[in-house]
Amino acid sequence: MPEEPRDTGEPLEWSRRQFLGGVGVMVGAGLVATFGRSAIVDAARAVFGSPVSTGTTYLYALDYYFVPNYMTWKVGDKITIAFRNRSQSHPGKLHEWMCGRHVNMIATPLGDETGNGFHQALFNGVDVWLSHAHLVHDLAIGGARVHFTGPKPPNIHVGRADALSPTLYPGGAIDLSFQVPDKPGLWQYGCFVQHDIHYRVGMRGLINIVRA
Ligand SMILES: [Cu+2]
Repeated sequence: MPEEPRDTGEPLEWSRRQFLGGVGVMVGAGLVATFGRSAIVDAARAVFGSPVSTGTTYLYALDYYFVPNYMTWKVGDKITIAFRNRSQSHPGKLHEWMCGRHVNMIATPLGDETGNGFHQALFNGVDVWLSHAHLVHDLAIGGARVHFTGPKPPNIHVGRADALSPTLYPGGAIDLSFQVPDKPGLWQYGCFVQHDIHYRVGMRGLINIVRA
C-alpha cells in the first residue's frame, strides 16, 4: 500500500491566478498540442486491455500526468478512487480530477483549442461519498450528490458548478467512493488547472465503463 500523504505544515497560498502568464508553459503547451492527441489514442488502445477496478484504486497526480491514465469500471461495482496529488515541483502544483465527455473547446486565432472541463459530467446525478480529505484547495460539486464521511475540512467549498472536481494541494488527498453509474462507454478525466494547460500537455486519462 502506498504511504499516506502527510501534512508538511507549510503555508500554501496558491491560487490558479498565480499560474497565469507562464510564457515557458504556454510555449510548451503549443508544442505538445499534437503530442497530446496521439497520447490519447495510445491510452484508448490500452484501456480495453486494462483490468476492471475493484475496491480502492490509487490515482496519482504528478507534473503533468495521471498514474494510472486509464481504468476500466464495471457498472454497479462499488469502488473507491483514492486521489493523491504527488506533485514534486516547488512550489507545488494544484491538480484536480474531473471526469466527463466532450471537452469544451475555445476559439483561438490559431483555431479551436481545448478549454475548461467537459460538456457532459460523469458524476452528475451520482451519489459520491468523500473521505480522507486532506489539503483540498477547493471542491466543485457540479451535479453530483455528495456526502461527507468524517470531518469536513474547512477549506472545502463549492467551486465551479459544472462537474464534480476536487482540486488538491501538493500532498493533498481525497477518497471518492461510489457505485459505478450505468453510463457505459468511454469517459475522460482531466486536470484543467493553469488555464487548461495541464490537460493540453497530457494530464488526462480514460475510463472505460462496461456493463456486467
Ligand atoms: Cu494538474
